[in-house]
Amino acid sequence: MRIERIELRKIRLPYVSPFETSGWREEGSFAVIVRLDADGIVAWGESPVGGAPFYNEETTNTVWSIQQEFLARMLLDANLNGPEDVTPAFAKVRGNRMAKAGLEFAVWDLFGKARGESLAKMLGGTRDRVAVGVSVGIQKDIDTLLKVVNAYLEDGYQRIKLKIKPGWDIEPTRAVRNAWPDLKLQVDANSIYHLSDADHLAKLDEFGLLLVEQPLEHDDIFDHAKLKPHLKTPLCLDESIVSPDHARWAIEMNACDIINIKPSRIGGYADAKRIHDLAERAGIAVWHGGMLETGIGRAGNVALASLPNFTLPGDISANARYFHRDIVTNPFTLNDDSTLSVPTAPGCGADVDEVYLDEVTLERWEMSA
Ligand code: OSB
Ligand code: MG
Repeated sequence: MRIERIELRKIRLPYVSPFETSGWREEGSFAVIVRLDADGIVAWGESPVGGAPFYNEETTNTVWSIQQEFLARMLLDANLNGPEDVTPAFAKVRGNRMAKAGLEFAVWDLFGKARGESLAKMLGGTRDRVAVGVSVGIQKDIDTLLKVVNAYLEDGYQRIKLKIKPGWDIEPTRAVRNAWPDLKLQVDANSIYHLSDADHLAKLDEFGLLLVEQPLEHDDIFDHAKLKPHLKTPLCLDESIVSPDHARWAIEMNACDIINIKPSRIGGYADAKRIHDLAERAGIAVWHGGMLETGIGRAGNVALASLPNFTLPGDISANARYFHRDIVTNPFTLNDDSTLSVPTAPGCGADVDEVYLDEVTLERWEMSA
């Protein structure tokens, strides 16, 4: 299949409430949305990148520039027999994985629509519902945190992740654990600690957490391997696992118990599935992370999370947890068992609200074959 036209949009979609981590605070989505046209089919993708390079190296503007200057032409020139051909077509471009992922995702949507197959089916998904939870940002005090967590539990979410940082780690986690002794609970440090904090991090062991996510540097595997024997809490890597090779290194070095998979961080669905498969063979659990995606990226996340080795609840909440109004007309709603239903329509299954998308578009660019 030949792609005839690529359209990119910078959007600004405000969150229901600001999201704060150990390293940044964002008030809304700064994603780049991709539209492809081919053979009368319209397909969509999303690079759910941050406005600033505080999660990884990429930003809205680096995605925007790398896609326009390099990736768009490579994609238009590629002769695609399937979505798996996109990753090799981009191989010369180093890094810039979120830029690649938005385009690769749109090609999965395109082939799914052309073949009449859902993304979940194409990827090898085996369930029709995926277990999900909520990632709760840093709050101004513990009282507020307990109210925020309580509201999500009342919405029906059965797993909570707390963002932590020095000065906001042991006590907030203790307060939530004391309030809900049986809650599935985990924490995420977004790379704010150092190996010298090992004893401090071990204080989390008493709370019976599902996991602690990415305590050390964003590009580290080696020190995580040294940290792991100090912790009883299962150690999970997010930022550090940017490719199947990184996943293999982490597993061979015994640097983690669990891997967080985000297709955008990894450069697309093909390599995300490779990580899922190699972790499964190694007996390492994976779970699906999130980048506060719009309804487009979210549909893809739900499809990927339907693969069998996603054995822990994902950071894939219903659209309403993020946006008052999303850019799709078919948002996910939470089922009463804290799951989202996997789309069955051809492609990713997101029905894009083009009227509202136009309203939230800041800039638009296109290239034709
Ligand atoms: O580290 O998992 C993370 C959001 C943006 C960037 C990084 C992370 C997150 C989240 C939110 O934790 C997960 C979600 O999409 O709900
Ligand atoms: Mg994380």
